[in-house]
Amino acid sequence: MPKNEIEKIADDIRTMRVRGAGRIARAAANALKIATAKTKAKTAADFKREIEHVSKILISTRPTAVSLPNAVRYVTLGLKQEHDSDLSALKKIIATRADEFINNSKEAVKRIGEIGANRISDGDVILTHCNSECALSVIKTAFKKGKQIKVIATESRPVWQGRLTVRELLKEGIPTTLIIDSAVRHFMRDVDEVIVGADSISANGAVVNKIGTSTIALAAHEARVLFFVAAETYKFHPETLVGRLVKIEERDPNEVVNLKSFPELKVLNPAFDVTPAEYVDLIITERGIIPPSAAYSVIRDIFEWKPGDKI
Ligand code: RUB
Repeated sequence: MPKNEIEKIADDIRTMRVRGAGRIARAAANALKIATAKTKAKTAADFKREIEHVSKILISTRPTAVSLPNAVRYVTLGLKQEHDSDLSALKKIIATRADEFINNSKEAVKRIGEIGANRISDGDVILTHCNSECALSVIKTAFKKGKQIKVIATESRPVWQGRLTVRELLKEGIPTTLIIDSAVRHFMRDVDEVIVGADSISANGAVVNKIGTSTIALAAHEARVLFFVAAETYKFHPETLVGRLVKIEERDPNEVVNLKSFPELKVLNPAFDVTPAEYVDLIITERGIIPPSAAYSVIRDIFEWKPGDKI
């Protein structure tokens, strides 16, 4: 068991050195490939147990982004279906499916950019929150197609992912303004559309994304500003079909304030919130643009998943 490498990847995800739902999904797929390359298992049964153990470690790192268990499930599905294969065949299945997931994921981000860019008009002002590869793919692709857009990016406290976003946008030459999270409603009148990513999308079309997203959606709704979500189909949450709620990750209070200075203080630090479907105008996926009400069909049709299956 290549403990150190797998634990390092798991730790990178937990501590957010690797962050963003798509990136953590690809990191998990890659970890399974590494575990396969380095395994010392002598039998198929031992190998299956080892992969199951590694899967559990990876899935436990961050609880909200369903891209993580969906990636693990995609990579290990072949293994569960194969009852007679020998060890080398099983190893090949994992390595192939891990590569497949990673390539499909990168392609999906590009495709989302192309599809989403069609919904951006020349001269638009776009507001984005946190740091989403998918949302930025739409923005960058629209700009590359010659649309003269401007972006307003939120800081996204307490972890400041907005700083990653503005750096990325400025590198592309896109005019960008940074605002504090609480200034969103103040500037909403200048915005043509909001574009954010997603960590999970539930069967009823509710979108789970960085804390603050639902407040932005509310302000957009009030100002009649379009609210777009850019997300690959592996961000849809199969278990919400059978009533499971998406777990919201509660992170270390010290991200918000140094608790040593406030020993009596209670601090709550949820990393994500839930935006109800009624505030979402459309979801841009690699398979096309869908209304949030189509989330149920995406989960039913796209996933090789049946109610009762565990992920
Ligand atoms: C990141 C976040 C992003 C989604 C989608 O949160 O909320 O909007 O993960 O990102 P964190 P992407 O920084 O806590 O991981 O489109 O890159 O998958």
